[in-house]
Amino acid sequence: MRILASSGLRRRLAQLALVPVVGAVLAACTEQVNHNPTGDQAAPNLFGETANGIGFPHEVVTTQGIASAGLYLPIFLIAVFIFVLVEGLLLFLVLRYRKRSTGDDLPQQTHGNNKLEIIWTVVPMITVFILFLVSTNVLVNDVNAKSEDHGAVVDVQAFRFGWIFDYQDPGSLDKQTGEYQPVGVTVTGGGREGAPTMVLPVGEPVLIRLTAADVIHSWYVPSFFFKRDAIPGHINEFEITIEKPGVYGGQCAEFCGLAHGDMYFAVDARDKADYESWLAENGGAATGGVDPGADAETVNTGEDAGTITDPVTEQSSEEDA
Ligand SMILES: [Cu+2]
Repeated sequence: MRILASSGLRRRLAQLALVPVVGAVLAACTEQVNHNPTGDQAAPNLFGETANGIGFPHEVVTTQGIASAGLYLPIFLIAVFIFVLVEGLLLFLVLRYRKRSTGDDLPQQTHGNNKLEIIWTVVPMITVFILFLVSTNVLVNDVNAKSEDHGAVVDVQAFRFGWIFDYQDPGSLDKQTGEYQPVGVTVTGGGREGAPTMVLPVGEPVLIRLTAADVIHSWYVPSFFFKRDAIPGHINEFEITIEKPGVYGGQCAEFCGLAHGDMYFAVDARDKADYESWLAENGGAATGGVDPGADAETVNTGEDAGTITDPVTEQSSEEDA
């Protein structure tokens, strides 16, 4: 009797211990976390709610991101359907065929059912294959699609722990070498206070050519629903077409050192005219007529830009870059 009581007590205690764990997980999932100091607004999610409560993505503002995010709801609904079906059948069987107090007879014992085996192998295979086709289609035809003309071309270099945005002239493409001429505007900065801002035009495809100076980083803007690695010695090209003006926070999404958590940046998407006057104000010209020999104008957006210190080596990351 005592043994029974203590084992029941132990089970009850174990269940109680789960409560704070489950609570912490739920809290982490529901909390609206917005630590980005670069001005990311608490964007509404796909249901138009500002609380990012059930883990759905923020409102997405790029053409490419909207295509990706469009996959989210159908795939989620398929997962919900499968969950309800499997759990429902499981619960039904557990309850319907549970051991009753009357009678000790075993139920009818079944060994294998080829038809059933084939069905529950083929149906998931077809489901996964359809998901593969649908998402590959978005990846190839939307996310990785290449345009002929670009509203802006920006060479992005990630370094520990900041970013360099070097603006190129979209009209200056040398088709032989694939090279552009710089317009003479470079924005750089790093650290929490000195996070740089990438000003871009809305409504036009922007070409980003991404690389890294030292270790692998990742360029990530949640509102663009997009993340891509910055790899030393390799250029990752991608396009974004921002549909809505605004300031969108971004950050490095690949652990790159102790100050990785401070490696923020922002994208300031403006109307074309606004963008061009910003470029001109900073000494650049967007469409042709740029003297490639002109000295680059460096726009520092933070006081400590250029003096970002690696807490491990106590060296300025400028030396590494
Ligand atoms: Cu990082």
